[in-house]
Amino acid sequence: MKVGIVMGSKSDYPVVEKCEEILDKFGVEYETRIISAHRTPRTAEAFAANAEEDGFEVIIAAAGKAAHLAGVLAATTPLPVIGIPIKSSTMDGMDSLLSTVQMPKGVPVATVAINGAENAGLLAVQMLSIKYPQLREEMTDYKFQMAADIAAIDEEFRNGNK
Ligand code: RP5
Repeated sequence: MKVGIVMGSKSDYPVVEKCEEILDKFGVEYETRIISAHRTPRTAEAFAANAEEDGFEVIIAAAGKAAHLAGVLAATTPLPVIGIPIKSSTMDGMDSLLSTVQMPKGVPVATVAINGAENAGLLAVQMLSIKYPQLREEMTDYKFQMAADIAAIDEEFRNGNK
């Protein structure tokens, strides 16, 4: 199983690496590329056109400003594309969010929150878990652990550790 992570610029990496950390946690292989819908459009199209043949099963695309990367990849590949709108402009990421999420019908992009790299990784794991049952088990454990962590914090808080 392999996830393709594409970011529009190296400047997106401080956010994108949180997505890599999630995939590492679940033992999911990935390859991260810097490909821009605007600066290297031919590479973007070739990446999307070859993605399935290259062994990718899910694509995560992170971009900021006029963030067309996820949509451009989704236009060419039949694989599911998850978009991460990056906060990289004076518009606080709202520009990236709307550019990523407002896809025309026929070409969906599963868009996570602005800078929501962890959720992009988790969503990719959930998509893969349809095919790989061990990932479903690990995702179930992850949710139990998250709930247990919050319950422990709640307990401490109620005991006066504010
Ligand atoms: C977008 O423009 C990139 O995804 C990045 O978020 C933003 C700024 O890129 P740089 O000018 O830092 O390369 O295409």
